Amino acid sequence: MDDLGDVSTAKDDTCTRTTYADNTAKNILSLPARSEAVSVKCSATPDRKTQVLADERTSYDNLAFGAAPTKGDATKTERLTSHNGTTGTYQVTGATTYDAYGRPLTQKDAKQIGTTDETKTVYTETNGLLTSTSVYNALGHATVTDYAQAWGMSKSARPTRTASAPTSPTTRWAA
Ligand SMILES: [Ca+2]
Repeated sequence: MDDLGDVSTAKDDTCTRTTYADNTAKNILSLPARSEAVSVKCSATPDRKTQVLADERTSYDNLAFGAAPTKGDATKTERLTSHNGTTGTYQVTGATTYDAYGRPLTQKDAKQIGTTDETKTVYTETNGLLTSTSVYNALGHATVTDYAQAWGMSKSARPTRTASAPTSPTTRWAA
């Protein structure tokens, strides 16, 4: 998408392109794979050494960037930190794992990548219905959200309460 700004000069032109991670066989057609903004109009070829304003990309289902997603769980996000004109260098800005239902289990932000720190979510079900979620931060402190059982999966929640983790959160679910 072009933004030409002042049409009398090319100096303020930008182009933002969003590409999608499609899997037509699974009817996955709307997941963003990459958003790149460059400081030239879209019909021009950017010099990626100097003309990339932003480049953020998402990988799905623990597959490499660009692979067709199989479920559509966003497992890794990255941003371009430098480009030598041929190859870009990306920094991992986020990593997420999911359960079989596609619910996030663990999340790492850019600072937590490569460390053991992460945010963990534990889902508690009663008779097959979600009754609470406990989100543990890197310190093991939990924010618990209770759901009214009669409402089942309703997003309407009681006010959240905070509590310390009664046990190490890593023991709360099977690997
Ligand atoms: Ca312009």
